[in-house]
Amino acid sequence: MIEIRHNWTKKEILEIYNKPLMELLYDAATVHRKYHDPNTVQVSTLLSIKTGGCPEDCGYCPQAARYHTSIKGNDLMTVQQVKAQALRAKAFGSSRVCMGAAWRNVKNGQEFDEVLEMVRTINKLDMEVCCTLGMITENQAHRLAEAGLFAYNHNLDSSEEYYKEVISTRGYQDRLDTIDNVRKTNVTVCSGGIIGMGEKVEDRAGMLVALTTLNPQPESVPINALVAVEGTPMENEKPVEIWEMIRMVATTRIVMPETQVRLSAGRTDMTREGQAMCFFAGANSIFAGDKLLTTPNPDVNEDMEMFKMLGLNPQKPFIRKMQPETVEAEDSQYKSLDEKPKWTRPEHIIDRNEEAKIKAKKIE
Ligand code: SAM
Ligand code: DTB
Ligand code: SF4
Repeated sequence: MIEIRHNWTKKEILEIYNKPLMELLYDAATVHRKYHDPNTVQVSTLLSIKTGGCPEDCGYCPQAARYHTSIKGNDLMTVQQVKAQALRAKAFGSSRVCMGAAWRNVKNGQEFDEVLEMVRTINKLDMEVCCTLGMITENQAHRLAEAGLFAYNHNLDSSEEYYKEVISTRGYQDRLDTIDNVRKTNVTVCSGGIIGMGEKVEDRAGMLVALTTLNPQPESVPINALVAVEGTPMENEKPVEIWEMIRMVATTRIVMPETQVRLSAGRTDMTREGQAMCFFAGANSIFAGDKLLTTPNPDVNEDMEMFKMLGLNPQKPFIRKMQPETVEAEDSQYKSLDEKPKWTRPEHIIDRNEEAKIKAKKIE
């Protein structure tokens, strides 16, 4: 087995990323086979349990209230609606449900209590449960863990330097602190980022340095290609080339051998051949279902056809880690605290975010 390193330098990572493609693919596939079954791909289903109206200014996100996009916002889904969607996902071979909320951070109260009930309900269906709810405190992480949460998704999105060009309503350290809070529990960490936001290759390497430094490294790393949504500050970014996605996946695989690398947003623009190369390069997880959170994703039947053609099998749940136990609300050891978390608001000016906000005001 290859040693898991937490001291990769940006220079070393860039050298890997820029290798001749055939060598990069061979190296990545070699690492992949040592740690994973190359014919198994984990399938997750996304559920946007609370859509739109988010107070943050993330330059890529169609759910930020300040931009004018065509997405339809929704209040929090009910536990019954979530259960029905989870059962549908289970029927087509999905082993994980990832519930996303357009929140800056979790606030204690009735809505969070409902989310905890959703976690309990899905864990009882013997599916892995993931949540992505924004920033969370240590106490909130413990409450999610007790409910039976398997994974928490919180992306670093880019390098620390480029993050300042993307978001002004929170800082990189806030993201790292949330990941730290998740690590104080048994919940696994899912953290990755987006390519194609106008960042340099150095920023992609910088993000990988930050992820590899985490000890333990995240159990799951989503690599998203930007979905450039009209009305967002990034609406005019040019699409990511498949070669960039393949290089990013392969490099991630080499520097994080044990991690599940998720080929995330952007698959609707990829051919099957392109996706097959990503799987060869070490991607072993996807989001399935005809919608990501608000944007389209390939049709499930098409994905299952692709799996058949490539001889890939969906991974069963709880293969890499045991199923957590669910503690019922009345037996909980963690009280809902009256907390005042110190999440930051740097509020520096990001020109394209400001322009998109002004444009949105003119339209509305
Ligand atoms: N509000 C929470 C947060 O920001 O952590 C959770 C939901 S947020 C939509 C989850 C992740 O989706 C973001 O961190 C980002 O990496 C990804 N994402 C959002 N919009 C995207 C887009 N247009 N293209 C690609 N990835 C996107
Ligand atoms: C992640 O890294 N990608 C997913 C999931 N984690 C939450 C979200 C992708 C969202 C793409 C844009 C949208 O559909 O709104
Ligand atoms: Fe809100 Fe998350 Fe979108 Fe940022 S990425 S605007 S925090 S939903």
